[in-house]
Amino acid sequence: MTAEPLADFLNRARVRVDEALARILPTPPACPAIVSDAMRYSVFAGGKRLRPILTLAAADAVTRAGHTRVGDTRVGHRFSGAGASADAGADAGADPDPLRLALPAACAIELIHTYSLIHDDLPAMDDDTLRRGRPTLHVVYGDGIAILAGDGLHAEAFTLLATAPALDDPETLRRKLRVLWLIGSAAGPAGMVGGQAIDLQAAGQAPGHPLTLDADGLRGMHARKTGALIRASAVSGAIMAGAADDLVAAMDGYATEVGLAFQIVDDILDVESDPATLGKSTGKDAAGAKPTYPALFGLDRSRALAADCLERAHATLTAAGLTGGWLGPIAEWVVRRKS
Ligand code: GRG
Repeated sequence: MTAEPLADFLNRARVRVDEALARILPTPPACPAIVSDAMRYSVFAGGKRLRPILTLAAADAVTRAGHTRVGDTRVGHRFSGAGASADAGADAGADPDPLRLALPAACAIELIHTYSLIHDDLPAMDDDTLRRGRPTLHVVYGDGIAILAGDGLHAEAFTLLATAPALDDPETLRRKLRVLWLIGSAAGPAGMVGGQAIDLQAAGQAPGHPLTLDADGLRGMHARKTGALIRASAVSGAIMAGAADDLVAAMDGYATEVGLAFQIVDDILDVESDPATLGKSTGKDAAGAKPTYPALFGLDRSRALAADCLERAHATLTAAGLTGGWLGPIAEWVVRRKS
């Protein structure tokens, strides 16, 4: 177990990700000011940064466990700016900071997550007016610019994955390609897009009869809609840090449990919390008669199911020898969070 409290790691990771995101996002004259402003409005609206935190924590955990394969020496591109180098040390030899290799993937996933929230809030989808404690992007900029800002973030994510870290040794290129494939699959029709489509069908917002989801159907929808990107977050951190295949598989198992717990808690908070605490509308699931864990199982059983996920997440970390970092405390945070 690390001596650093979780809150300190979360703050450190958030600062690092935010500094990198600020460098990455294009500004005029590279892109029109309105697109730049709209993308930044949503990216810097105060999200928890759970996904990039998972990426960095996963990279840290496999490095601590000493199961990495090949050492890497330097990182370039836009990640060589002040924020990245300041806490990376000046040593040009063996990289003292394994998180640097995972930082581009962490940022790319946050860009994709933010794009998905912007599109989800549109009138054609969930039609919401509050997100991250602010009016949603389309309320401020209109539907057209909101769609384009989401598209822009999505494209920037893959540009970033292709170009950073700017190392051309075969091992780094192999990891980058694997992570590109992983994140593309998680965000696409087999993952998040597919899950959102099932959600629309279940809500009666797609052609044909509304889908009725039983417990397996609900779990399957969430595994795609939110679970896939959460899994990709942790797994890409492990891959970029050079984890051996057995450790990558363990990371996937851990993150699958965290992803399901995240969604169960999200459903519970939609019932129990309020917009001021959550920064988004509440009570929408019940109002829309959406299939949720509390609707299917009740609140008490839903809490027990989330606790089961947490137990399995810890067991996976223990079996893989990954208990030395922040992954365990992060799983606890996901289950006990209030926002
Ligand atoms: C539009 C292709 C497309 C997909 C949208 C993820 C998603 C699919 C929609 C989000 C709708 C939603 C509120 C789902 C519940 C779980 C969730 C993703 C909550 C928001 O994630 P947090 O809590 O948000 O990590 P912050 O703002 O903290 O980043």
